[in-house]
Amino acid sequence: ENNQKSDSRGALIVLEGLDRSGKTSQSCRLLSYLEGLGHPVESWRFPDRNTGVGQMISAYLANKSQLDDHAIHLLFSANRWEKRSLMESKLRSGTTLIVDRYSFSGVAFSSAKGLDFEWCKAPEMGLPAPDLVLYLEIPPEVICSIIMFVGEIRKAAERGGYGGERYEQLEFQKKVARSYQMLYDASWKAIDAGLPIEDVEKQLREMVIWRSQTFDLKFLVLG
Ligand code: DGP
Ligand code: NA
Ligand code: NA
Repeated sequence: ENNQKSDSRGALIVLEGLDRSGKTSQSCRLLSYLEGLGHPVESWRFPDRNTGVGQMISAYLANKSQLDDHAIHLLFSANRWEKRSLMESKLRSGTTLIVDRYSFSGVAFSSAKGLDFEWCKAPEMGLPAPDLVLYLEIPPEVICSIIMFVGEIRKAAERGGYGGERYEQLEFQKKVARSYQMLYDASWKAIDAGLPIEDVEKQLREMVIWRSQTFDLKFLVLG
């Protein structure tokens, strides 16, 4: 393909993993790395708690509101759809997006509650497809000891909230891990998130560079 420069687009890079697997700090590191290489790049996250829908999600996660499992699933999805046109215009204008959680979280978390897997996938259909999904893999037991540790720190700091948010429970995280495994496809790369933070960072950098060279990410055109 000999696309014009105006056709070049950014890559959609998604980070997925269980709660506290390190996605947020790794997405910051990846952002600085790609910025340092001179790429136009932004870091996003879902849920985006700043929108009206995002505030409903945030209240739900903090156990301040109760919602039917299907209803909250659709809100998480709506929260991605409300950002779709901005996401597409950023990608089209050449900006690479590093996104902390995406549709895979939607399907993995809701199906872990027992909702039908196919039903969970349906509202995600048609969102921009990621070029690369980086899965930070860590045993649920390890995550849970981190969650409890953070809970103790919060308690000690009198900020309340032992056990963190709604989904931060061992049995539930195990189910989420199994649901994630059913979503793996060719765009996924799993990284051992139990390694030291710098080693994880290095592997993520290598994956992103490898992927962009192999698949010419800067010169694809959105379908
Ligand atoms: P985070 O802000 O990344 O810590 O995510 C908040 C929590 O919400 C976390 O437990 C994962 C969960 N979550 C993220 N996206 C979705 C989604 O689309 N659907 C459901 N059911 N849960 C989600
Ligand atoms: Na969380
Ligand atoms: Na997170």
